[in-house]
Amino acid sequence: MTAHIRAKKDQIAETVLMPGDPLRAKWAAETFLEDPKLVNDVRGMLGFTGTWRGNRVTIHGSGMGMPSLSIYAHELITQFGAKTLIRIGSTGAMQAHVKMRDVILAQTASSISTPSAGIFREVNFAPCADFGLLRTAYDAAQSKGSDVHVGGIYSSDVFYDERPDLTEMMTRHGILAVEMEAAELYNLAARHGCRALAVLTVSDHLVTGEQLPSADRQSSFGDMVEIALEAAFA
Ligand code: GMP
Repeated sequence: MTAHIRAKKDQIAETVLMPGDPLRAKWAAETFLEDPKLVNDVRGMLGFTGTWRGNRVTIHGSGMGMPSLSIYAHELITQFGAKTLIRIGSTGAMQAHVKMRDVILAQTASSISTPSAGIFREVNFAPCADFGLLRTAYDAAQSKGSDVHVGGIYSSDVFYDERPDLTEMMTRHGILAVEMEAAELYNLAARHGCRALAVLTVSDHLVTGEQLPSADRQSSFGDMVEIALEAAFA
């Protein structure tokens, strides 16, 4: 039990999937896990533990933004022994060749700052995905027939961004998409010797202005859960 997770130590699995939205955690646990049990509901941040093909898995919300994710990921790793953490979430595409609903595997995550930035002081630490997870997720996405891209993403601190020049510069440097959590997840995983990956689907497009209808979001989300589970237990 920690300040933000009211579970007993053995109620959290070593493998944790982290969607931003707690209700997506509930939906994913009820849809994909056998015998899912609610293990946290502090502040409405839901976490469930069950099994998938005989493997224990926890699906726990992260909330939106790096400060929120950082609290949950830190406690899951340091207090509950999580070893593999996979963010599953939505993202805004920043390249014309990336289409709505495409899957993006974040090889690296750039940011202006992260909750961890202070400890690196003068160093620009490069947060990157675990290669083993990245490879197995890529194989899983391909075998599902998903259009999958691997590359750098941008973990932003703002959703309503007043800096179009930054977006333009990121796009010019080949950044595939923007979201708000992955860089800090990668920092924490690096610090604690864990494996981490962000599996994202394109829910909106910064170049074309498209937005995914909510019915489509559910099915894209389901694909990500399967890719993440297959990657974790490959
Ligand atoms: O709606 C915001 C949430 O969805 C955050 O948790 C982000 O990770 C993610 N997200 C999806 N699309 C976008 C986007 O276009 N911009 C930003 N900043 N976050 C996005």
